[in-house]
Amino acid sequence: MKTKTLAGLILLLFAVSTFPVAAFAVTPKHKGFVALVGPPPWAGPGGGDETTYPWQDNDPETPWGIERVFNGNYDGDQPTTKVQVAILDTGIDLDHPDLVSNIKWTVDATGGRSADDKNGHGTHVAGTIGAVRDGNGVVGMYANVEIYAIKVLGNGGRGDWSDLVTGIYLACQGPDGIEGTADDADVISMSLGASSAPTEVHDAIIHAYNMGIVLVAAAGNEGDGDPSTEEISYPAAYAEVIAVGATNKDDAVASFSNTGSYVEVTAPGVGIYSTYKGGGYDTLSGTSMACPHVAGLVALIIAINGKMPVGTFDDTGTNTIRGYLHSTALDLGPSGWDPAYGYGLIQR
Ligand SMILES: [Ca+2]
Ligand SMILES: [Ca+2]
Ligand SMILES: [Ca+2]
Ligand SMILES: [Ca+2]
Repeated sequence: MKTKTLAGLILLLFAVSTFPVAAFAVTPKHKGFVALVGPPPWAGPGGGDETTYPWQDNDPETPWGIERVFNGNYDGDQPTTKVQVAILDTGIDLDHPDLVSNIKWTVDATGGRSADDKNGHGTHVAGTIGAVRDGNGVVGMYANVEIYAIKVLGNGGRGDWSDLVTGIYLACQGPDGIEGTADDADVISMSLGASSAPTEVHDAIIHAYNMGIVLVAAAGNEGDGDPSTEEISYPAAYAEVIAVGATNKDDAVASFSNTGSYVEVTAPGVGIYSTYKGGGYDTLSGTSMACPHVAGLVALIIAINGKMPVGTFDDTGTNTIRGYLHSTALDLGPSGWDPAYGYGLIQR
């Protein structure tokens, strides 16, 4: 029997207030809720949106968010270098035909026996990072990535902080169980969060950061549409973590996207089509959907350029991962860094 030592819970971050929302009460102490959304008004890789955008590549396998990041230049930019991305989520549909060949390790940090995804959220995140190029379904940001499916959230999309801590340390070790070897995760993707977290979570984050692992997290979906007010979510708000806000097809920050001093970059997160549980596909919105665009881009940058220092929030040179993201981002909104877009919309 596993002992839960850390109080609290973590939530997955997909939701938009304009779509049907089902709220579930949890322990009053934590005031958390999980929001479930129906498909947005447009679905499918192109979104069913008839507007022509200059970044479209008209490839039915490429979801709009990936077209936006690559500006129509997806193919020819997919190396085969091994880069490992740990997806800390509800698990992944382990036999999904668009993912199975890229899933290299699965582990259930919640104390269960399988990282197979019964929720769909983790499978959706995985598709945006690394669905395969096979002419069917969707492609991910880096179609040759090696995915670690680390289940830290329960099937209802809620989790215990102690399981996230376990998941982070597992990612640091990789499948061989030893830190400092080639199979350690290069990137940790976390589409989850809550407004406060125990110090053990930050300790684990700092440990992974000091190993040179790039940590990426969803900025949170509590945004009020006002860039001048700050909404906090952890682990995104930790200094070691890249916090990702969500944009739509018109490059506008989604109203639900958290804003604040910790927002580092934005990525597509409204009406995102990707893999889903049961071998399926679905369209979801949230900073949960923006986060994996960044995690996948970081994997691609590492695949092309080799390992670089993670860097800091303030970096603007291309000699660190974070500086690379900042300096190549499309600056939107107020000139320079701002609390809604961060350094801007990520670009390949
Ligand atoms: Ca595919
Ligand atoms: Ca290892
Ligand atoms: Ca705000
Ligand atoms: Ca700006």
